[in-house]
Formats: sequence, structure tokens, C-alpha cells
Amino acid sequence: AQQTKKLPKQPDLAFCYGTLPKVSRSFAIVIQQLPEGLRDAFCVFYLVLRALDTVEDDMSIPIDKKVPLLHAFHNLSQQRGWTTKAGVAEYADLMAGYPAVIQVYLQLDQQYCKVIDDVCRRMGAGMADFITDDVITVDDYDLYCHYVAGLVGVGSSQLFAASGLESEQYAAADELSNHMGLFLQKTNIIRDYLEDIMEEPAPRMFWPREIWGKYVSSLDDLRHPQNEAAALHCLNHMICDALRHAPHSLEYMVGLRNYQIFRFCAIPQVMAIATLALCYNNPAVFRGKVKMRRGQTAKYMMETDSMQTLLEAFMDFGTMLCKKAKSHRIAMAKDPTRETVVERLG
Ligand code: PS7
Ligand code: MN
Ligand code: MN
Ligand code: MN
Ligand code: MN
Ligand code: MN
Repeated sequence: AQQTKKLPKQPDLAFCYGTLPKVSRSFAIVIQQLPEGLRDAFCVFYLVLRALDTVEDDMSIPIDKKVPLLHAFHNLSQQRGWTTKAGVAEYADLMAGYPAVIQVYLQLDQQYCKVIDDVCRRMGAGMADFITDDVITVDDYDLYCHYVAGLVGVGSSQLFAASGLESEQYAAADELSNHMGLFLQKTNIIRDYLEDIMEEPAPRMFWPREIWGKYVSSLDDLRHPQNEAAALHCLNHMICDALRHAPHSLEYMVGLRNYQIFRFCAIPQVMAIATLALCYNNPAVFRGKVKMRRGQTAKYMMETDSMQTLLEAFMDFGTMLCKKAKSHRIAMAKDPTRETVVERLG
């Protein structure tokens, strides 16, 4: 096991584990430390969905090609040797080497294949819908996030249950699993505001009009310094909305019994609440990429090893966020969601 971890013998497996840290720094670490029986399945699960997302994100693929490709992706991902050109840099490399991912997928346990295929099919269909439909209401926003992240939560739970390492109940824990994914995805969408709006050749935005429409007349207005007060209120509203999911994710994680699976689930959730605390009322979100300090990330990765330390981390960042909402009384007095944020962090 030790040897497979450091130097996978098969070239296909080597490609998968070599590509994983290039396309995701954070998930590569938590996937690597999963129990052996789940590690390869999650590595493939991640790469298949990352490849699907590369197609979704590639704004140079015309809509009449992209929509059918998103729908067919789960089938194509089971055909030896299949590949398509999409994305740039490390994502383009993933696509070019995709036949290796397919090979490893085809060698996985049947139960695992079924889960990955199912999530990929439903995510591809959901992404296709949102290629043409904008995110207008908060319900649309929740639905989009369900497709690209909630389903990952649902599939992850099914894999945990199928491995026998977690209770059979996780196979049917769709609601709580969805909240786990939505908490992560909404944090990503909030933090990526600037990157996504500056996307070439066209922006890809998921902030719902039902929220931003209360503060500005176009999403682009948020990044102009003359609108800073409105932009911050809007940002705080988005964060307030994301915080709805936090109590449900804690409820999900209380039920986990495997130490490595617990860490796999908990570390990204801690990073998410830390990121929300950092972004709250922070104009830097509209100027560049807000990132946690490396040392702080490492500290919480190390320390999150039990329900107790998980709750402590949520308390730390929850309190930090709450203090921000309570301070600057004058400047934030008119912030419509300030009271709700304080309430949600009780
Ligand atoms: C564990 C119950 C199989 C672990 C992990 C690739 C990350 C890319 O990055 O803005 O800004 O370009 O375009 C719940 C992950 C949700 C999904 C979604 C946790 C596969 C992660 C394809 C559930 C992740 C949600 C970001 C869609 O969109 O990306 C438990 C594993 C989890 C992948 C994530 C990612 C979407 C995404 P970026 P985008
Ligand atoms: Mn993406
Ligand atoms: Mn995407
Ligand atoms: Mn993003
Ligand atoms: Mn992106
Ligand atoms: Mn994106």
C-alpha cells in the first residue's frame, strides 16, 4: 500500500495521481489520505468531474457542440481511448491524457462505477440547462449548485456507504449531502467573483439576480470602487445565504465514524467557513483573489481531526465573522443582512 501511494505501478494510475495535484491542490491532499479502498475511486471521481467542468467552462466551444457533449460525457467516459480538446494549461493536459482516467475507471468496483456514472450524467445534464438559462432566483442558484456540487456530496455519501466504512444511512442522506456540497460551492462562487466576471471571451456568473438586484443594476457594477458600499452589502448578503448550509453540514459530519473519511469531509468545510469569514465585508473580493495565508490553511488541515476540533474551528471563524458583522456600527448600520448574519452565527 505504501508503495502504491508514492509510486503507482500502472502508468494509467500514475497519470491520475500525477494530474490530481495539478488540477486541485486542496482535494489532492484530502483524497490522498483516504482509506485505500476508496482512494482510487475518489481520484477518478474527481478527475471525471473536473474534465466535465473543463468542458462546461470552455467558452470557446460553441453552444451547439457543448450542450450535447455535456449530456454524452458520462457515456464517453466509459469508451476506451476517448478524448476531446478543451481547457487550457493543466486542464488541457487532463483532457489530452483522459484515456488513462477511463482505463482506471473501468477497473473500479462495479458499485463505484455506477455512482460515478450517475453523478456525471446528472451533473452534465444540469450544466447543459444552465448554459442557456441564467441564474435569476435563489432557487435557481441552489439548483445550479446542486448540479455541480450537491451531487458530488450525494455521490460521495453513496461511495462511503458502498465501501462499508460508513453507515448504510449515508447512501440515502441526499439532503444533508447536498448541503455539504452547497456550502463549498457557494464559497467558491463568492470568492471567484472577479475571476469569473473577467473570464475571456465571456464572463460566467452564478450570483443570483434576486440578491444582487437589491444593490446594483448590473453584476459588473460591483467591481467599480464608486459602488463599494452597495457591493459590500451585496457580498454580505451572499455570505449570509451561504451560512444557511453550515448547521446542516455539521449535522452530516457528526454521523461519520471513519477517521480518514471524517477528515476528507471536514477539512474543506473548515476552509470554506474560513474563506467566508475572510471575505465578509472585504472589498478585496472585488479587486483580486482573496486567499487564506498558507500557514493558517496548514494549521487547520492538521488540527481538524475530531468533531471537537471541527466545532472549535467553526466557532473561531463564526465568531470572527460575527464580530465583523457587529462592528463598524455606523458604516454597516444600513446593511440589510447584518442582523440575520449575527442570528445565524448565534
Ligand atoms: C464529501 C459529502 C469527487 C471530491 C467535495 C471537480 C469543488 C469544478 O474550480 O467555479 O472555480 O474552476 O467552475 C460533500 C470532487 C463538492 C466537481 C465543485 C462535499 C469533485 C465539491 C465539478 C462535496 C469536484 C464541489 C466548481 C464541478 O465550479 O470551478 C461531501 C470530488 C464536494 C468537481 C466542487 C466544482 C465546481 C466543480 P473552479 P467552478
Ligand atoms: Mn471550473
Ligand atoms: Mn464550471
Ligand atoms: Mn469557481
Ligand atoms: Mn474558475
Ligand atoms: Mn468558474
